[in-house]
Amino acid sequence: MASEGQEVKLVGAWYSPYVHRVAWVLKLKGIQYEFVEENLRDLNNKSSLLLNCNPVYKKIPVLLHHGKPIVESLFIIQYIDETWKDNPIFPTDPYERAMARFWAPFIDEMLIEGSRRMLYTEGEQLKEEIKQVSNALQLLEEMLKGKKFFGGEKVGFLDIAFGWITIWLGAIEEVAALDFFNPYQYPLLHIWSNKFKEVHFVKDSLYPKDKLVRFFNKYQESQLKLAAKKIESTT
Ligand SMILES: N[C@@H](CCC(=O)N[C@@H](CS)C(=O)NCC(=O)O)C(=O)O
Repeated sequence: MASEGQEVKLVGAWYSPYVHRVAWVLKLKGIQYEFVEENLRDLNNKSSLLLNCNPVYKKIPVLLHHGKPIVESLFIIQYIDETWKDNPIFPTDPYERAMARFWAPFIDEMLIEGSRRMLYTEGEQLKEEIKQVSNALQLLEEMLKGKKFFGGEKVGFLDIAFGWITIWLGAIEEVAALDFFNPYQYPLLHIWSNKFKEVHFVKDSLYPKDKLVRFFNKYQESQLKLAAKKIESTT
């Protein structure tokens, strides 16, 4: 194995799309690692490991390599790619590489964060989130024209970054009772999603959608309670 004796640990949680993208790259490169589950049920009670490793954002994932922490999933996967050179995920062309680095965080904010907010917003704000998420999906649909994967003929950085769409987005759609990711509007994205699910290092890592639906139901409940408390305290 590429990582024998390299001490790699991934601090994360099973439901986090950000954690999965790191795990996918570790698996793609054949790096052995230990998974350390962080319990985020009580956000005021995070482990000292997480607080020490990521004192700025206090979020998962964290990658520990020889005890040195690296945070933020997109930076972590770039670090892995630069450290273990087998199966590179970045395009060789510098312009393509710059574009990949540009799109990944932009789409994270519009799509992951936007769809998450759909679970607990309503009225005008919900309409705004739906618009933003639809714009992001349209952008991705355009990017896929004439391509098998975002990375071209093989899976690359952007496929890994957007890979969470495969299951997470459908689960959010179900819990939010909205229909924003249908195959008629985004045919290429659906074809890509089915292909990505079959990729060897992704296939066995995906949880049944029902499990994520149950998770998002609880998440929605907690966010709605929090919002109600905020309103109560301001009235
Ligand atoms: N931009 C970060 C986002 C990570 C993130 O939001 N992680 C969530 C779990 S999915 C978390 O740790 N939440 C804890 C909190 O919000 O305090 C990344 O790409 O790593």
